[in-house]
Amino acid sequence: AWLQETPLRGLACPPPLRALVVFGSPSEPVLETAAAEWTRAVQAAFGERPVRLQPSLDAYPDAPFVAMGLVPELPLGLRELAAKALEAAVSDDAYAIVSTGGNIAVVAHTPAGLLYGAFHLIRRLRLGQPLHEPCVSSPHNALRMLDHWDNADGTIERGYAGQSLFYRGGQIDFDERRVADYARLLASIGINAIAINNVNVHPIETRFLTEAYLPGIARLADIFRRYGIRLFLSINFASPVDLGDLPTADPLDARVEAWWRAAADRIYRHIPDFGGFLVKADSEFRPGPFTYGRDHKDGANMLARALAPHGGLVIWRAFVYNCLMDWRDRRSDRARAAYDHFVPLDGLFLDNVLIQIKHGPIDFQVREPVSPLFGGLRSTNVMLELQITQEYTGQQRDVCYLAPMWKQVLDFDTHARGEGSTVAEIARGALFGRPHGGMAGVANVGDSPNWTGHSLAQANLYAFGRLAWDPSLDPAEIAREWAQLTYGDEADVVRTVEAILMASWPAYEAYTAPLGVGFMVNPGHHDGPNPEGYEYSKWGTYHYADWRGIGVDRTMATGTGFTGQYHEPVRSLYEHLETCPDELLLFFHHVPYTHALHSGKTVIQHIYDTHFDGVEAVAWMIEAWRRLAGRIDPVRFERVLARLLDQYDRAVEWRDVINTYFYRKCGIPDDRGRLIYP
Ligand code: GCW
Repeated sequence: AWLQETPLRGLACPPPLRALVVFGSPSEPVLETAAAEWTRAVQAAFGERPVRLQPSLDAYPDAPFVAMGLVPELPLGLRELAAKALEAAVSDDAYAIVSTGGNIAVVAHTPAGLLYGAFHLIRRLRLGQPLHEPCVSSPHNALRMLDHWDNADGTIERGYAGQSLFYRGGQIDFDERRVADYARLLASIGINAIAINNVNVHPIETRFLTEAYLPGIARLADIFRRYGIRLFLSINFASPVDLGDLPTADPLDARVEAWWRAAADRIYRHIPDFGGFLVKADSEFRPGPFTYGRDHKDGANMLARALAPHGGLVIWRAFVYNCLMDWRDRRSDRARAAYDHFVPLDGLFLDNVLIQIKHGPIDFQVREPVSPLFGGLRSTNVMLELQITQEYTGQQRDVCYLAPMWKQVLDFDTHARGEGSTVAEIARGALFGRPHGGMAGVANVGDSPNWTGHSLAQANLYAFGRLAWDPSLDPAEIAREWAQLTYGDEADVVRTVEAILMASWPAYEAYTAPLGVGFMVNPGHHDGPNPEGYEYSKWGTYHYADWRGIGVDRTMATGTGFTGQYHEPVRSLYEHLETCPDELLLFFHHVPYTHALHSGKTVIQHIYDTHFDGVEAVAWMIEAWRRLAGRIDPVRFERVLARLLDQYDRAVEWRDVINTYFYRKCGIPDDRGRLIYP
């Protein structure tokens, strides 16, 4: 992936890189990891292993060196320099690079900070950037988390890259080296938390809380711990019942509370730095407090009390909606659900509870507005949930680089406390002064040799970590950085890979469901075009296309009132046809096919044009990639080419199904006379 270990040809090892001195307790595993990663990277780059010098508090070594050290352990002069550099950095995970004489020092307050600093230096080395340049970096989000939807049987829900890295046949069963490499990849992009099992918790994973499974889980935690990553488990709210211990899982029943306390105590005996529970409750048939007439606050707080003595967190998902809706009822609206459930509970959750909110109000579509729960909840810890795995964005057969979408989400101004109330500031907890916050991404990896099935899908994992650390980064720059780290620094290769990545989300949006209307996919697996796949189902994802028009009226004036969940001026922006952005038009409004967009085109002509353009964009990507033949190793070159060719066929299928569907609905021909099947 992006931690390539090819030699850096034509470069001599710069003198300071020949020696390493570490200031800190040698028994600190994360600090040793930092030193080991740096040593490994230098050796890979130059074939020379840095000499490890003994630290001394009063004398610098004679030869130039790279130092890594915890601030209090540093020799006096360097200590002052380090403390000053880190002055403004609030996070424990922050690091600074300072240079003294010809030496380079990575300094931090914690071993984890040093690890991130070491990876920063490695990145500079591979990117050919100046190693000495002073810098300080502090993560924007305290929690930078991956949610694995892995099942104990080895399958991965919505996984497109093989089987689980952690489980086989109902057992915790993993390749230690592979998992350690995975931990390296994650630490290198700043990830510090991982939930290792699916939020849909089945009977076997329910037993993860028992002595039968905890030793194996602890072995996984041991690996991740060395890389500064805390382990979380998804839990089944009905565990006390399903494990046969109690007749009830009522969160207000004292026996249930005691049961969870005992479970937490047991987990912490095995995993002293256990992160906590991730919970999907009362959602898509998962059990939860509703069964007992209780609400989310009752359920989450009960678990939070069990974890609090150990410093654990409850991450409670806001993905709650009625999945038994009636398509006939145009007043009910799935988009409203999360807000309607959680805003009345604002301020009632304990301090170690976070509500994890999907970025959009429906479900990870290629285009959705931002969930109004961001800015709706003011006295509750929240966390942003993104989907790295490409369930609705091409399933890692199509290239779809998601960082530009995520960036729009992070930058979105909710106006919850006036201008500048961005999702990035809310998710980190800063806007409302919350004690906890962060970002979670649903993982896109499996045991496939290249981790993500599609090699280019690695860029999404990379970008997720980089944006969770620093949402101000530019997605194009992240793409460039990833391309160079992954494929080497030939300018043309880097430029082309960047261009393909940056063209990919717009292309995917262009040839799939138009103008924010969403879905139109095959039921179940959610891949490929099926315009009415969900139209008459219970899942609440309708587009209401008829012969005159299409879209969901979510206005306050005549529709479901969803727009009312936003703060002004966002509310009015979406409420009115004149101001609603084109790309979200059909999410908020039902309009005739002849409605003129801000772009000047009619809705129907926009649909035709974008679907032809989307296919053209894929054709361009194939040509661009082909020009890289011989300049990328043949294995990765051919694999990506095969995926792009497959993507072309898939894009054609989408184009023809969608265009024909709308042509048949409205009978309006393409004004450019292209072939649309009658
Ligand atoms: O997008 C839907 C997926 C489900 C998933 C659910 C969720 C884990 O289709 O597979 O279940 O969201 O986020 O809980």
